[in-house]
Amino acid sequence: MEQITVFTVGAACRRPALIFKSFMAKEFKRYLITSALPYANGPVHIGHLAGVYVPSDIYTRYLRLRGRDVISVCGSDEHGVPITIKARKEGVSPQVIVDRYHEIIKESFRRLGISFDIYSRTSSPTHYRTASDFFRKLYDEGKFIERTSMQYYDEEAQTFLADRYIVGTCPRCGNERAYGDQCEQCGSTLSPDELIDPHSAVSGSVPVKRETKHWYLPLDRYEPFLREWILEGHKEWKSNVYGQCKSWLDLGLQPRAVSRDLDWGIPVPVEGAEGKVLYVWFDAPIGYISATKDLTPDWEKYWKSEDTKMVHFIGKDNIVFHCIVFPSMLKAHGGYILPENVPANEFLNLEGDKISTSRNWAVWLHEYLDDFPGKEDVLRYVLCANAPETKDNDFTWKDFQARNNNELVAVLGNFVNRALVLTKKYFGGRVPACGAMTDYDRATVAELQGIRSELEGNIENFRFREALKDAMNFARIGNKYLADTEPWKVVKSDPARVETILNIALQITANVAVAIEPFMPFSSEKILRMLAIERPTWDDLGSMSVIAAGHEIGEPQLLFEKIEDDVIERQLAKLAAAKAANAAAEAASHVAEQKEEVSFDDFSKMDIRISTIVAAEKVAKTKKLLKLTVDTGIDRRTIVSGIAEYFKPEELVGRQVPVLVNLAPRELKGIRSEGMILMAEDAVRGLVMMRPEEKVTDGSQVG
Ligand code: B3M
Ligand code: ZN
Repeated sequence: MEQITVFTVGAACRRPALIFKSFMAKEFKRYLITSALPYANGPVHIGHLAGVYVPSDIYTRYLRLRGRDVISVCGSDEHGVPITIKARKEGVSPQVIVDRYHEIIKESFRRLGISFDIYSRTSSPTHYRTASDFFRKLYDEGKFIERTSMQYYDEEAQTFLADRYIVGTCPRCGNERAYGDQCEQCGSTLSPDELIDPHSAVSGSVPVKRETKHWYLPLDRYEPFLREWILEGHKEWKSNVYGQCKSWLDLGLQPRAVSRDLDWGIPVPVEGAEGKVLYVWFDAPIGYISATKDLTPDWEKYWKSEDTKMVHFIGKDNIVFHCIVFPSMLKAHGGYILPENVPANEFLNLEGDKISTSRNWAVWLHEYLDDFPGKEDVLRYVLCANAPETKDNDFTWKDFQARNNNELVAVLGNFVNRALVLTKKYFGGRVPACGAMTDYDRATVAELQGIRSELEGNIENFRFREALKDAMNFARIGNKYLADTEPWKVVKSDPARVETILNIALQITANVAVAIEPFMPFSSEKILRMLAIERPTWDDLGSMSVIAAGHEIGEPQLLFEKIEDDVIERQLAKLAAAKAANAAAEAASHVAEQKEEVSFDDFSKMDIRISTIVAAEKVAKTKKLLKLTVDTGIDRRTIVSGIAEYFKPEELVGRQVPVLVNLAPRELKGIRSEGMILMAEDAVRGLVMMRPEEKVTDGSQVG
């Protein structure tokens, strides 16, 4: 627990009691860990895992290992516009979508060993009741403001356009696909009114404004409380979280609508609110409370006692909701505790590009689990070792392979394997006794014992990357110990010494199983099975008497396998295919609209002839122009064409192309151009040459 002794007793006595109190780390009796509820509109990918679920699971497992009273709650966020948009796209009801993804997400978390005590859903009856009652209490107590305003309305689809139902250009970064609530390119939080050229995501039409009534939580009233609570009281929060809160507070808070004109969600539980539902960000965090209720009848002790430490694990785009909006809701309601910490991570990119569900630029958890059976811990390891704790980070398949092969196989797996195999070989699998320790043995043990408190401090302060290094150091030190003591050589001259060496190596192996459990639970379990021992406690870390001499160990197996290049290449090919599909979709979305109708007469005025390019050269002092000589079958003539960025002169000579030969001549850079080469203009690839499939006589007419 966070026992930072800041003052000695003597020093404390000389200071005013108040100051002393503020420096004292509070001791908590229990922990409530929440992880952001994933939207049930798609599967979970590595970005979600690295940002939220792997860290929250490490923290929870650690607390459990330490014997703390801890519960970890999560569930699917089944409301909100992303879900209804997906449903519309597929032509099914939102219920079909959330049922599908709730199962996929829940099952994939389970398979990865994410050990929630409950994985609930915001469509549960408990949640409907809890969220409605919450709203109703605030409503009855006059904690909301009622406001009528003009909001975007899609006349074609006959619906108000909340949040993601409206798209347009981001006023901050120019992204043409920004949503009414957020721009995913620059991360800005937006309101529909800020969008440039707004249009409906439902029908594509330009919306009109219509009057509508909503309930607002006046966040401005909670500003003094938030300032005191966060800016004064939680300076220890991660700097990205604290910084975002500070800038929100410094900008000044505005009332925020907590209802929406939608037909999917929890109905606003007051009269005169037909067709209105709770805003998804109002109901979703209450989902943490409902999930706890569904988990245990004792839920109030987790939510209403100051002895509980509540920690919200979230991604950085959720900071404002968890640090400002939800705490204001809890404060307005009264009776609930507030989070002690909100350790939000930055984003994980994939192969240098932003992860994107819509562009299928992601590694999907359920696919990973199918492609890499038995390698759950490898993903957990890589995502933690590379976690975007302080800045955005990149996941690459090469790094995944390297970390598996050079760290998990070569260090962790190798050490455990050697300790077990040598014990089998020299002692028939019986743990030898520990004789007299050398200075080197003692130094090794001391080193291990020193890591333990560092590991604890790092986990408790949400520095999981560092903590993982500490845990791996148990194996690293063990590996070095065997390499330095060389039992395979000593065995001939001094078998008694080998007993001690392997006893120590096996004790370290048991230590490794404990230290890595929060990070790699499957491998920890496997080590314990091979050692044939019960799980030691966290307090056994650093101890050299975890396994008794004479105990018989089980069969050694490899903990990790090398990952070969072809496996990685297959994953890269999958990504390349996604990229190609995106490019094709992108091109299709840029297809120009059909031009105005022309008469047959108009068309037949065009004289298009297949011609051969007989010479080509760059036009001096220009970037784009080429001077071409073409044989049109009628004559040889010069055409100046703006294609120099796409073609080299030498690759053009000899090619047959369609040429509009009766285009009025014009002068370009002092050269008379008589005609136009016809080409395809691809939105993504640029200009592409067209040629007859077979060689034809120059001068053949096209029409
Ligand atoms: N459903 C997660 C997201 O923004 C959002 C979290 C809710 S936590 C209460 O993807
Ligand atoms: Zn933007």
